[in-house]
Amino acid sequence: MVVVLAGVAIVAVAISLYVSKYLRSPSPVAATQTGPNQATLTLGTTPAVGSLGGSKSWVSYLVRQHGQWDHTTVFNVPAHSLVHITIDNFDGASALRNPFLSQVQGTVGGVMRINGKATDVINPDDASHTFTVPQMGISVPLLGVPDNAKNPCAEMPCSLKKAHETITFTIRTGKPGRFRWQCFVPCAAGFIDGFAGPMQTIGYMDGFIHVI
Ligand SMILES: [Cu+2]
Repeated sequence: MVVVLAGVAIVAVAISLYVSKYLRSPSPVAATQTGPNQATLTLGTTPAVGSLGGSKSWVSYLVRQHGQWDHTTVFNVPAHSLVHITIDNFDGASALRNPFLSQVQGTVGGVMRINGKATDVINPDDASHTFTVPQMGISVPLLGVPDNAKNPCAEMPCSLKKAHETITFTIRTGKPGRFRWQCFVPCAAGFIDGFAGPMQTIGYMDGFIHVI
C-alpha cells in the first residue's frame, strides 16, 4: 500500500512539474494596431535565448516591442484584420526534414519577403525555423543566416546590427479563437532528433495566437 501511494505521489509530482515547467503559457504580447483592421507584430529567432530566458542555451522565438526583445511566444492579434508580421532571424540553418514545409502557405498573396524580395519557397536545407499555424493554414519558412556571416548573434540580446535575415509577410485573421503555432524545423540542438527541449516547450519554439 505504501509503495503504491508513494508511486502515485511521484507520478503526480512529475505531471505537475511537466505542466508548470513546459506547458504554462507566458504572458501574451499584443500586436500594435496601426489602423482599422490593421496591425503589426515583430518577432525574432535566436540560436540561444541567453539572459532573456530560463534555459539560456535554448533556441527561441522572441517578440520585439518598443525596440526591445521580450521572451514570449503568445500573441494577441485583432480579429478580421490584416496582421503584418516581421521576423528577424538571427539563427543559422538546421534544414527541414519535410521539404513541403519550405513553401509559403496561407499568407496574403501566397508570398513572403526575404530582406524585401518576394518569394514563395526556399531551399529546405536553408531553413532555420518555420512559423506555422496549422489551424489557420499558415506556414512560413525562415531563411537561415549563412554559416560564414560576419558578426553573428551568439545569444540574446542582440541588436539589429548583428547578422540576420528579415522575413515579412501578412496574414488575414478571421473570427476570434485560440490557435496553436509552432516551428517544424528540428532545431533543438543537443536533443534527440532535434525535436525535444525548446521544440516542445511553450515560450521557445511553440506558442499561441489569440485572435481577439
Ligand atoms: Cu525552430
